[in-house]
Amino acid sequence: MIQKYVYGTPFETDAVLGQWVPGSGEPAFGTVDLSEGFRFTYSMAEEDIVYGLGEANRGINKRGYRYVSNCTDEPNHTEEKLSLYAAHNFIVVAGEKPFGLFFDYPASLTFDIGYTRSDLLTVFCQGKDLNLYVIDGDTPYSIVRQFRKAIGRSYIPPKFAFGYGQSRWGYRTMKDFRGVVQGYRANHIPLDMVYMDIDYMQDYKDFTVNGENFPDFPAFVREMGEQNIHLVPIIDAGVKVEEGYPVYEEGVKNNFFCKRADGSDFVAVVWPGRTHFPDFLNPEARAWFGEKYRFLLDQGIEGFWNDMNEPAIFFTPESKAEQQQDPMPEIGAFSIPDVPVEEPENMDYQRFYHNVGGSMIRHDRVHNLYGYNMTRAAGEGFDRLTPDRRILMFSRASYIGAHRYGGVWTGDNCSWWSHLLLNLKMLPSLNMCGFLYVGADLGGFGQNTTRDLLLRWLALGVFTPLMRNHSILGSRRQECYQFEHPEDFRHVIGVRYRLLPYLYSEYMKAALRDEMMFRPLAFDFPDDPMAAQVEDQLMLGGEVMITPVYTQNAAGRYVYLPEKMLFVKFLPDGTVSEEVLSAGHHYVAVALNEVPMFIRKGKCIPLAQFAESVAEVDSEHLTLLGCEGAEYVLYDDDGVHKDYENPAHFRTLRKE
Ligand code: MIG
Repeated sequence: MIQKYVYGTPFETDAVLGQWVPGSGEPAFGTVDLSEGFRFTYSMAEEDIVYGLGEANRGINKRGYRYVSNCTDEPNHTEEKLSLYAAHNFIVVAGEKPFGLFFDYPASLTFDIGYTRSDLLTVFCQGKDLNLYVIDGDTPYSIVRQFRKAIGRSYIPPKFAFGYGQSRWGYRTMKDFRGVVQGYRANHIPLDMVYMDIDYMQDYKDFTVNGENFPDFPAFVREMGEQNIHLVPIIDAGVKVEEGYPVYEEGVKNNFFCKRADGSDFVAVVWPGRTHFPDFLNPEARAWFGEKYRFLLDQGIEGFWNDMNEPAIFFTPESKAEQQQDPMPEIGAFSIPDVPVEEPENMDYQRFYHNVGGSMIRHDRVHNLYGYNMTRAAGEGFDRLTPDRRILMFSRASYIGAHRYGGVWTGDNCSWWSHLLLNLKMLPSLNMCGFLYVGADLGGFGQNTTRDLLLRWLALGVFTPLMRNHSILGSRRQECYQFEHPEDFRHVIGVRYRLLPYLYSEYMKAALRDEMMFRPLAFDFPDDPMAAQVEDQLMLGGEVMITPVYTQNAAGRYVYLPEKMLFVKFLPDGTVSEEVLSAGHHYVAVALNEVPMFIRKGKCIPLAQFAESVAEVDSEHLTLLGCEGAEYVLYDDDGVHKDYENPAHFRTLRKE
């Protein structure tokens, strides 16, 4: 059961769909204090676990730390960070009587989950206007499913988006892109997508293509398409201020940009130099911006990634002037503060306004909705521009609600082993919040990767819906063919294509049924106290458990099995090893060029032959891996159209 509690006059975020009759009095769990802002308090039992917060730092169990929902361009995800790119305000307290909480509040909100006092959960913000949804259910998973139903069906990408993609900040010319494709194809390492970072544009202007580097862009898109490669360009939030640039001129003319208090268009400096920010909270501006994607759709593009939409700001004329007035203190003037350092407020977010139904709302009061509504602009635009066809879309910043319009990548991680594990930990939390099409920059974005880190990370990435290798300008080259023994990469990425029918099927089931594709072990084994402890393995779909190796120089890892399972390893010679392991703890050996996973008792999964692109995967001739006599219900469709409900998409396979 879901109870809605309304405090003050909340800003309508459209995160939750449908009408809910508000409850009165105190929420069924915890207490609310409105004397200073809003403060929710719940006294946790010692064994309570707190799940959720989507794209957030630290563990699957969020207990013991603080998290601030405040979409931030944070390129350094070290352990102390309180805010990353997203604001996903949903948690489940799993204890004696589990319950879920969604704080539908568009500005900065703090979750203190046993940080200040180990037994207290407090959630607080400055404002007093918000909707609180309290969800009651028998199990954490039943609570998640109710929440997912309330926030609406998750975004479904085209099937090609389940292939593997290569990205790198710095690809500029057709030669660069052709080189990447050639590197993969020549080494027979599968590839479906190459992402175009900001350098494909003319002067970093959205919805332009550099004419010198791409004299005939549609022809180039076709040339790539003939090799089963989809180009996926980036779109940034800020629109360059430049006379004669139509996007700029239309935005100014129609008042589609965010304004300063005095009514002038707000200026922020980002990649293109001076920019204006489209007012994505204004439905007309949203419709206008969504329409702009047509420029690239018309040239054959079928997918995009939305960046810098926290929004990220390098500086503004105002902040620059302030900095100049406030020089760095002399050495010696620094003192060590005796209170914990809070992340500084971004004053620029107080300098611009959105037009919401005719009233001007200061950005910081609705900050966490900006990236969400950029993605929504795109998604709503695609629904009008290509009503029958799916378009790939994923975003950096997000809020719950954005999950209906696109996926997310988890932003600028680093080539660190710890970030491989952080990638795994975020997956179930993201799924709880509706984000199913998710993935991290495989190999790590910042810093220099290593061959072993990339291979291990890919062996997790083979399971994530968004499987993309991406790295920062100036870092060590990270394309798989740059390393010795490219056949190891061919094999590991090849496993993704062998699993593609299964992964696509499980994704679609999760989306159509409001389920989680990735779950903490405790969701499937609620009576096993040991399962609740596991932070480095996940249940995937209805059949699989994943256990990637995430330690440098490790030749394998310890795993915990809540029940007897089949240990499966995809070996470099293309064969699959199978071994039944009993419930309990085991050490399993996993070489750098192997992909490990487990299949649950009594289950089987379909397996295709190796292929170099999604289009080449033969989903008619599948073999089954797992338990004899087991059945698997496969979902499959053309991966392009939207007739998801057609029962013909389901067929039952049986392992003889
Ligand atoms: O200020 O477009 O997270 O994936 O390569 C950096 C350049 C802007 C940040 C994105 C990253 C992308 C980069 N962008």
